[in-house]
Amino acid sequence: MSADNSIIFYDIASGPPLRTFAANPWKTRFALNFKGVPYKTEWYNMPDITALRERLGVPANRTLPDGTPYHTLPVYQDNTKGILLGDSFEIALRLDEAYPGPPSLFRPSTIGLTAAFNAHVDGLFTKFASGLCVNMPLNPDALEASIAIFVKRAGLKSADEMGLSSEEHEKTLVSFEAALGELAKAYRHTGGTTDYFWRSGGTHKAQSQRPPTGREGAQPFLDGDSPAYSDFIVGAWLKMFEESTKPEDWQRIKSWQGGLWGKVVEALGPWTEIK
Ligand SMILES: N[C@@H](CCC(=O)N[C@@H](CS)C(=O)NCC(=O)O)C(=O)O
Repeated sequence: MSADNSIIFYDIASGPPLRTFAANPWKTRFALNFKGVPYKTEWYNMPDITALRERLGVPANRTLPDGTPYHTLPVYQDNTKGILLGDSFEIALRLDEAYPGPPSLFRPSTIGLTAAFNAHVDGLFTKFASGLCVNMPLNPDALEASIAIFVKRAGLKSADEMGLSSEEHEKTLVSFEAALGELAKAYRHTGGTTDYFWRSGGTHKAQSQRPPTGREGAQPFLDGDSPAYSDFIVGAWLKMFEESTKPEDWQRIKSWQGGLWGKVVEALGPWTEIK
């Protein structure tokens, strides 16, 4: 594939150095890098996303509770193939079509399952993001306007009302660990039904179960030795938490479940290039 500027990936601008931090753009960046597509990133500040999508003619794919359109990134534009898409999952599907594998993002007959997994993982992490992602590296040039968007969306009077007390913060981390413990079961290839794998204690029956020989440790990929799109879905959220939580919180998160989440982020390292 020749490198030119005809494929554009629109991502949310951070402060310098420009880097991806939001989860859904991370899914697309992982997917593009994995497929080896020669793209160029164009960065937009959060308050400018609506105008960008309107200019490109990409309708919003999310809706706020009051019914107003909620414009988001990523957007993917391939001028050579006439593709213009504004949803990370649709982009991943289209990439496998436009650039038939290998490598493929989707294993055979797993599109529906992966879509359901995507919704599940989005729901899991979203529940904890507003309380824990307090260090988002938003572009300082657009900081005030970006915070105003969050405040309005949350129905608050001011940014002072955002944030958790230290007690709420600790409780949030404890329930996040439990939620990720549930997800960790999927990495063990054991049927994924017991708490044994991530928490000591529990019922005798649960404790007496053991992973099959040779599969005692969690692997960083969900299925096999190489990633599929599902791995990038989880990895995208982990990258967002790595970049946007307090450093001491990220140190805790990545150590949970025997250090699984740190290992997942590390294993996805080859596909994190910012182009
Ligand atoms: N279903 C969309 C969701 C995209 C989405 O929610 N993007 C977030 C970043 S993770 C966004 O652009 N937020 C802008 C904002 O909050 O104003 C997708 O998968 O692309």
